[in-house]
Amino acid sequence: MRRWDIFCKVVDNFGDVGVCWRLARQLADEHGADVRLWIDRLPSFARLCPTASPDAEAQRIEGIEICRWPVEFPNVEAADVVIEAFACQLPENYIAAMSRRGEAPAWINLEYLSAESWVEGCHRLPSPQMNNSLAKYFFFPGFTRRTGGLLRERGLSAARDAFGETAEGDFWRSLGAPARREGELRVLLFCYENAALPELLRRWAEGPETVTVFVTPGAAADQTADWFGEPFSAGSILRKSMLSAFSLPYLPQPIFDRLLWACDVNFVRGEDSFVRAQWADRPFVWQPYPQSEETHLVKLDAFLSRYLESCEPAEAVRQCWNAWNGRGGIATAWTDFIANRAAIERHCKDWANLLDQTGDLVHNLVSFVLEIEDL
Ligand code: TRH
Repeated sequence: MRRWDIFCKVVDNFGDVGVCWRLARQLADEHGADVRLWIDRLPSFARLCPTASPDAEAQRIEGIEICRWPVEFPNVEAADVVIEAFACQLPENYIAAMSRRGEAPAWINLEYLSAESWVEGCHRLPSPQMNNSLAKYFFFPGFTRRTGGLLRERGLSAARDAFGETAEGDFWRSLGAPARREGELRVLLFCYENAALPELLRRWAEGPETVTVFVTPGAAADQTADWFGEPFSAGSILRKSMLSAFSLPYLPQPIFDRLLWACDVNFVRGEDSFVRAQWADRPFVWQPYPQSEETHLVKLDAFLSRYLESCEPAEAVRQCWNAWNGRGGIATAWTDFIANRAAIERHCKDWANLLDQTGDLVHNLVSFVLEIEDL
């Protein structure tokens, strides 16, 4: 059985650890890998995996060994495959342990997701090392066959399809949320601080649809509370005319995934929720992780041009996504988006089918490791 070490530094938020945790589980579940996951900030991990202890040095969860990545890194044996997630810089003594192995480990820098075209040219390239003779390779997730694809576990579509109306009713009850009303639109709101949100909340309150927005903790809940001018603790509901806002607690990752299936429209952000929204087959709106010099808008445009290539209501989607990211008025853009909901939903299914043809990231990664081991 191959041993894998995955190194994860939590830069901020939950995306880095969210991706690494999915990767670890899929490697173990579908490829029989023996995985050790090193995380520098365990409390962030414990938010999305509540069975985890936020301060244990080592713990075993779902077949994965989770280790705290301390500042003084212990002297351990290097694994057969080493994943440096998002260029997080491995500890010096661990690199030394890699060099000491008889057979060099496959060393891979798993990069951030982007739809930009340069990604295809850099995927699988070696990255020459200055201080050692080890080879390190770039592995880029992405949306085309010439990239590493996206994380998608084997049973995902079947689980999503089996999540029908009954399961949905039980799901809302389990969250303590009210049952769906006839004709109501349920929207998930997971975003960074967003200047367009007050206008969108006003638009929802003024109708004509009955909207319940499920608001995630952090920036989305804080801004929603400010807009209502009322406290908004987890489990509470605020109402204004046609709009109800339900405040969510931080949910375990598998429950968060179901939330994407249960809502009619998903506002997502960053990397991991953005990918999961694409597997949910529901209309979604993305806020990329804000970066200096507006690099995130380059990422937004790159994705939109791929995603909307064969989308019939392309303009309605583009305008809504642009407005959500500071380019235009969200109220009108939302009206157009929601008027085209059925067509957008059809497009989302086609898009997910198209993405499926790139093969899932873990499968592609395992094949790549076999290739470099043969070099
Ligand atoms: O938390 P994020 O903003 O993470 C970001 C991005 O990954 C960004 O690219 C990166 O540079 C930055 O972190 C450091 O958004 P993202 O990527 O969607 O990750 C959120 C994770 O949290 C995802 O795995 C889903 C999970 N989650 C839960 O498990 N429960 C919850 O209740 C919520 C709201 C999220």
